[in-house]
Formats: sequence, C-alpha cells, structure tokens
Amino acid sequence: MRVLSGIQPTGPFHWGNYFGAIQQYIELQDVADEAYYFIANLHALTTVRDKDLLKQYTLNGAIDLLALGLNPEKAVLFIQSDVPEVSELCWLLMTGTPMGLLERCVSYKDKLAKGLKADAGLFAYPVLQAADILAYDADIVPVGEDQLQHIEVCRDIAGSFNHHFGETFVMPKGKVLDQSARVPGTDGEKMSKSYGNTLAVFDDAKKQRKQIMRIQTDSRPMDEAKEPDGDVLYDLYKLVATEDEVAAMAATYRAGGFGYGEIKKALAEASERYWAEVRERREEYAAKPEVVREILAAGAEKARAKASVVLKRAQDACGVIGY
Ligand code: AQP
Repeated sequence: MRVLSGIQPTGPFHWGNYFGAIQQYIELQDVADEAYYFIANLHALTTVRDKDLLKQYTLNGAIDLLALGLNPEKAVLFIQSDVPEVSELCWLLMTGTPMGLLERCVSYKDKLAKGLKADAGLFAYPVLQAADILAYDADIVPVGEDQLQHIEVCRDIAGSFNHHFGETFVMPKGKVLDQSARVPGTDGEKMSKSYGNTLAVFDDAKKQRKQIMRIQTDSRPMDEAKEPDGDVLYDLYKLVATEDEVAAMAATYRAGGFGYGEIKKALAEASERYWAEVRERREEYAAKPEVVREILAAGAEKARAKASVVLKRAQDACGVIGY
C-alpha cells in the first residue's frame, strides 16, 4: 500500500488539520509500504501572496509535521515545489479535464461565495492535486472530509486519462477518520483557517485558553440536561481528553445543571496536557532548521525519483515523448 497526502502552508496548523489528516499520516507511516507527505506550497500560492510569509509557513509546516510525529525514516517528507515533475504532469491532466468538473467543486464555490478573487490557479487547484496524488501511484490518501470531493475529481481525471490513453495511473482512494472527519471550529462551523475559527496546535497554553473561553455556546438554561454529541465543546473535548474524562463529561451533560465556563476550563486543561509534549518537541526542531532542510532535501530526492517514473509513463502514453 502506498500512501500520500499534502497540507497547505497557509498558516499555523489547527486541530482540524491534526485530527482530520495529520494523525492519519502518523498512523499510516507505520503500516504503509511507502508513505509520501508534502507541504503544498504551490497550492498555498493561491492564497498566500507574500514571499517571506510563504517561505516561513513552508518551513514551519515541515517543523510542525516532524514535531507531531512524522518520522523521516518511515515516510518521505518534502516540499511540493521541489518536485517539478508534478507541475508537468498537471498540464497533461489539465488538457483532458472538463471545465464543468472543476466548476462543481465545493471548496472553489465556497471561496467565491466568501468573496475571494478567483484566479486560474484556484479554479485548477483540483487538477494540481490530482497530479500530486497520481505522480506517486498512491493507493490511499488520508484527508479530512472536505477533501473527499477533490479525490473523486482525481479519480475522474485518472479514469478518463486511462480510458483514452491506456492504463497509466493507479486509482487512489480517500481515507477519513469517522470520529474526526470534520472538526468543528470555535463557531461550530468546520474549523478552517479562512473562517478565522481555529484552535492552533502550537499556540501557547495561555493563548489557547483565551480562544477556548471565547467558543460560542448556545443560550439554553444551564440546568437543562443536554445530549453531548454535536455540542462544540464536547466534540472538541473528546479529541483531547482521556476516555474516562470523556465518559464523565457525557454524564455531566446528561445530568444537566452544569455551566459552560466549567466545561471550557476542563477543555483548556485537557488541551494543555494533550499538546505539552509536541510543543516541546517543536522547539527542538525549530532550533535546528538546517536539520529540517536536510530532511526535506533527502525527501525531495526520493519523491522526484518516484514522480519522474510516473511522469515518463504518462508522457509516453499521450505521445509527448518518443516522437
Ligand atoms: N476542520 C477540519 N476537520 C477535519 N479535517 C480538516 N482538514 C482541514 N480542516 C479540517 C484537513 O487538513 C488537511 C490539510 O488541509 P488543507 O491543506 O486544505 O489545509 P487548510 O488550508 O489548513 O484547511 P483549511 O483550514 O480548511 O483551509 P481553507 O480555509 O483554506 O479551506 C486536509 O486533509 C483537510 O481535509
């Protein structure tokens, strides 16, 4: 089994990124035959238009993944733009991709609805994502629920290329975790950087506590019993508290008579404990950026070796080499 996934360096990673995607990266690196994980800086260019900031987020993204447990001995970690084969493959795929397929993509439509200016890069984002996946013959792509549609688009693109030019690409499958496929943000919507509702993984405990205290709750009377599932505070608590604590919290909800302030306090405490170790580990990596750059260079070399074989296969299939 070959696993691949990417994450955009558009800002500090949040709980949605970790529990939806990164946690799967770490688990799968132990069982996959090959695992490829990359920082998607070319994708990030569709939103981050500041050179220094993009570089900073890119290196920070790699540091974050390492601190969270990505092991370069088990997985190939690299930066998207260090594998130019993928951009070449993207063009081959672009030529056969119907406009309608991209126009139906929810994340594109959402961004338009939020007033983001649409450029060709944002529109064609799923094609570059398809190239990212197909270039490594990936079977499994661990993601959050919001990315499943893009993986379907990738399958459509690969299927139509295979149909037209003969079997070239491996068909990938998306993989989501049932319990954290869609982590809610501080307003109850999907946690997302562009909604400004995130809890960042690496914020210090004090800042995080402040953000947790600001989480929006409903205004029902405090002595009323409540089903815990679907409540933002409880759903977030489930991610960072122990099994016993979660069971006790569920009982508290069902008994009623609690205050949201107490629950927020419990959530802040569980969060502080949950992230303490990785926050320390992050400081160690952040102090040696040259080591991280070496890991990325070695990763890029391995990734290019794989992607160049697949690119050649695709070029050969559609007749742009060997004339
Ligand atoms: N709230 C979430 N719940 C579960 N999974 C999530 N992911 C993102 N938000 C949630 C997953 O994280 C991985 C990286 O996604 P990305 O590269 O699209 O990162 P992002 O840009 O940080 O995601 P955002 O915050 O949601 O960004 P915008 O606001 O730009 O759309 C993916 O596997 C994603 O599913």
